[in-house]
Amino acid sequence: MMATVQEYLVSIGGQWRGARSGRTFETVNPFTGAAWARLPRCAAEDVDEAVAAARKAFDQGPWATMSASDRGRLLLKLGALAGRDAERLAEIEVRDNGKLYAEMRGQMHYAVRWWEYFGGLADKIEGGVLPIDKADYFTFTLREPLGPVALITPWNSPLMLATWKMAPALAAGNTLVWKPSEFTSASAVHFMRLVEEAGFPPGVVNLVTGFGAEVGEPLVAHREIRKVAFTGGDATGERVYATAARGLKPAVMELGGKSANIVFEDAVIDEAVKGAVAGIFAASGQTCIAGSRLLLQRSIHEEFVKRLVEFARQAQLGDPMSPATQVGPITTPAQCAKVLEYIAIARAEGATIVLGGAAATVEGSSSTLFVQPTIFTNVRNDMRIAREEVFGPVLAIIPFDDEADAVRIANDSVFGLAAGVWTTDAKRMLRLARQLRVGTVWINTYRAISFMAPFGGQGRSGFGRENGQHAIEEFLQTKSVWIHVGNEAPSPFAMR
Ligand code: TXE
Repeated sequence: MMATVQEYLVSIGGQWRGARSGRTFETVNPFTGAAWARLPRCAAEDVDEAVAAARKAFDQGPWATMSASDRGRLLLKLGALAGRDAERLAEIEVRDNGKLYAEMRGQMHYAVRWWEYFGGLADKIEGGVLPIDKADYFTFTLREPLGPVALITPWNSPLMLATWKMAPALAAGNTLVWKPSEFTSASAVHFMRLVEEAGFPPGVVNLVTGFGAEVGEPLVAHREIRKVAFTGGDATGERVYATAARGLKPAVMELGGKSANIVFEDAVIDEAVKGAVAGIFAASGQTCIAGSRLLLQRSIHEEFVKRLVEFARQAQLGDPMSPATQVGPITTPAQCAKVLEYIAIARAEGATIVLGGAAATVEGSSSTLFVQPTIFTNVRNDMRIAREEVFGPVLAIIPFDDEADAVRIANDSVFGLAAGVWTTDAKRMLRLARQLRVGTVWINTYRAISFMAPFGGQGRSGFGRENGQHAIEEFLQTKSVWIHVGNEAPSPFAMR
């Protein structure tokens, strides 16, 4: 039976339409291998219209004069609609990226809290009156939005990561043009319908779909774009940042990682085993916060590896829509090839496979995108498998001697997104919280995220922070206003 391919349009300035060129592209369901959605293949001319619509909405529309409280109410309404449609949105995400329905459903319901949090923050953006050091001046600050901003989002948690950007950007009063990943754009189209239903004025949120070079690049380069918020790989991030730099645009960059999950001999081992699995096999390892380097204290190394392998071996590969499935397919053929290539690289580097190490087949599916949960021991931190982001279910285990050794190995990385620490020693928890050069430290847990907790990286994991009150700061600028209240005009030839 031929699967039907659904046709989607983009929304620019409140108008639903295709690309001006009429070109389209398809997205594929990684579990079935079938193309199921066709989307506009936008290009620079579509970007021009989208940015013009965002500029107009920012300058002239009802958005520009709307009170902050009303703006916040619109965000709350959008959140309620996103909650209403959470199951539908999750199902679309799974069809595009193959991640577990249970996980995507959870994400979609949880994303509502971002709209509530930032909707609530919208009318709490306050400037201040300065106790200025000049007697005849009254001086205050205004906290203002930036203008049209560009959001560029990846395929692994498409709507969740878009929400992290969109909610604070809109709460602050900006308008935006959003380019989702070419692999997962259908959920963005559905989300735009909710934006419309919530009653956002035309042009406040605009969607362009298509490829990085054809639509992402001209969007970032567009002279009217005032900031770029990006999540993706570090190499693409570097290119995007270079393009933004040419226009002197600020950016917030959430990039990849090679996060260390560190287990000390005093840890509660059963919990740490589950933490190690959560760090790398959840989402088939396709998460920027994957704990892809497992650092094990030598004294527990052998026993821990045995228990970890026993546990991970039982992971159920299968249909991501099925509640019994624990590991779904890799999202794209290119990503799958990359994961298998890294497995070959690690073998050639001399690492030892203790679990998996090959592509997998799943009963009832013709998908060629499954990879066995894979664990390497005898990894040295200077091997490529320990230094580069794989973005797949591949774990590199590195032994360490003592706390100083663990910190040294963990910090010896170009990345700095997150780290996990498993210990029962309270002093050690606090020491490591300080010493690890990362944006998030999880102690006796892994992959915990909240709309309240700032999230971001150091080094090649990027800069800027999403979530929490820091996130709204990324989309605001400060203006100083000086009012002369004295009766005499000062000398025009001296600085006032
Ligand atoms: O994402 P890209 P890809 C890592 C992971 C993966 C690698 C590449 O290791 O193997 O990145 O994945 C848009 N100007 N992560 O290629 O290229 C692109 O269309 C403007 C980590 O799928 O980073 C998409 O919308 N935009 C990660 C977005 O950038 C451009 C999530 C991200 O694409 C562009 C995903 C350009 N020149 C992959 N080129 C994480 N940190 O969560 C591409 N894009």
